[in-house]
Amino acid sequence: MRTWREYPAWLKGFSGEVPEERNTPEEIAAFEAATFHDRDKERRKIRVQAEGAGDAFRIVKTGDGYCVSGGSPGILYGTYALIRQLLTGEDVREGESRPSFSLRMLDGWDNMDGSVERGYSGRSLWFENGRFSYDRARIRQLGRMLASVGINVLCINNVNVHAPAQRLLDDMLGEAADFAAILRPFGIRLMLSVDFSQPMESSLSGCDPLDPEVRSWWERCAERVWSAIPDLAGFLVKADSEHRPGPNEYGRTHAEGANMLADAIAPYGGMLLWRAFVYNCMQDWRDTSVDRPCAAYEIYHPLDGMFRDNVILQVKYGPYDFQVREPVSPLFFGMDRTALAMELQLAQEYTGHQIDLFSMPPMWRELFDAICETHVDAVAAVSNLGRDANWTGHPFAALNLFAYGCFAWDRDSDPAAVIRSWIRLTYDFTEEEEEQLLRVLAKSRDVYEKYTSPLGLCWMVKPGVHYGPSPYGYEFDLWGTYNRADRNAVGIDRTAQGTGYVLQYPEKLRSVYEDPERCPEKLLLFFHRLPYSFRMRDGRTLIQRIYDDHFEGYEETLGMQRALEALPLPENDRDEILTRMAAQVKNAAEWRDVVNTFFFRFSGFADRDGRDIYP
Ligand code: GCV
Repeated sequence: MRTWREYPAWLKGFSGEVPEERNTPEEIAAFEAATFHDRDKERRKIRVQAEGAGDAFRIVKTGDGYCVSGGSPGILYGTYALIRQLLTGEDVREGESRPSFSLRMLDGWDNMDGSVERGYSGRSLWFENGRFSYDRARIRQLGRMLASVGINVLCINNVNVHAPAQRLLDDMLGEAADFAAILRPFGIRLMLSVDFSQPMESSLSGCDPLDPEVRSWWERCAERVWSAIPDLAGFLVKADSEHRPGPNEYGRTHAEGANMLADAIAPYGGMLLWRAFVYNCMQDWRDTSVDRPCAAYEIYHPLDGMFRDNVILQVKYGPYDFQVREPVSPLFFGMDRTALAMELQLAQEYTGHQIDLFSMPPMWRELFDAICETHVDAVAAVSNLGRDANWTGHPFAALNLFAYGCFAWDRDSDPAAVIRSWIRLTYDFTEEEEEQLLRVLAKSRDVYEKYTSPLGLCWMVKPGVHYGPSPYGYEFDLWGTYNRADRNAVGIDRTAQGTGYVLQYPEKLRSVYEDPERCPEKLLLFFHRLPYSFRMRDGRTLIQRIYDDHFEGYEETLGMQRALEALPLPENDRDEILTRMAAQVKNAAEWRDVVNTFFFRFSGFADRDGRDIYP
């Protein structure tokens, strides 16, 4: 059985482990710099110079190498950035660098029983049997991995706070503090998910945020928590969402709920990350007047400007839930006076479970481009890590974690450049092999999109598990996730004449989305209800485009399989990768046939090319 030490993620060029006695960002930076020098054929020297505090760093060329200066932990980020550039042979970017976002958080959906909600790479790295349980050396290596791409906050417990995670604020605080101490030298601070109704676990009968007793309960809690972990980054809260408790139960707004918690933690510099993933999860599918994507904007836009300064509203990138393709959430344009975090999901819940390939950088490029004229203040991403020896289940899924760090540091990152760096830091390939893998990874999202849910329709996955096709699986359910396909048309009209969702966008986007002739074709069925005979811009009918995409998606999956088989993948990755690739091929065939048959049965339109569709 191989161990995590044999899977260096993207750290192959770095020495085995950082010795225990290196216990500050400065000491770790100096260690990495010295070991780089020892191993470097050109014997390039890296001088590290610590200056105060902060994330920024500066790289300057010297006679025999480079000098990195920066605050703590900036010095560490600078050293890693430089070593990455040297190892990949990129041009060294001299001068100052500072991050696009000061909060760059990884969210673990880890439960204390050791399971991980939507986890596809084994059990929790730090919880088991209702308590902390971890390999200290591995957690240090985790710290190094995260620091090497500038991630600076780790939320260790699931936003769905299941017992006994409430004890993290109480009798397990000491263990949480020990865990925080392992990651601190790597510049990583902890965040804790808290349960809004936690005061009721002790003596209180309710948790009305305006009740003075509730406020003082949280104040006492904050005092206790921050005296154990003085650099705790803050609390993350999922409230009034998917049956979690929240202020609405007491007739209070989300601003009132969030501000009460924010006030309690403000004296310690704590941040309150309040999730905006709120919608009616008990919808009657017959009721077409309710449209789930409208929910978050309707709730939060009227509250803009009412949140305390230490509240950050954490908004999933799209209005639904981490689908393969969604428009960017309109909240990013409607909360001028509220700090916002964009929430991404590295765990491939709807995007192939870390079995199917789905490299995220091209998607993130689109998202950040879409909001380039508005503000986002922080980023968070649901972790894809677990106890599997290779950390991420599929070895290539490590790319998404690496790339997340790169985009969190520099929101203008170029997807291809990021993918190329990761390949070079992970494998020893020739230029041609590298290009081959780059091509596979760069197009993997498009391929996955083609054989799964068409043109922004969303939610054709098997309910609950979210892997594999089930076009009508969510159709008569409570979750607000409908495609409303019938024999004439498919999709939901979200224009002003329909649910009005499109009105939540600023004019510039609204005018594009509301017009089926101008709407990006890949989002067509997100915004419009269209007949199968609708003419796409290239003259094909909508139904033909759906068929073509599904056939092409499958063929392209086979192409990716051939490309990977031809690569000299290292022995410890090869089986894992090719076994998963074979499962992906099966999955793509299943999706193709189920989705094509579904639409054929409804529409009665034959495939122009007479390919196999099952009547
Ligand atoms: C943590 C979706 C997922 C849930 C997740 C939820 C959330 O509904 O399926 O597993 O719960 O999103 O983001 O809170």
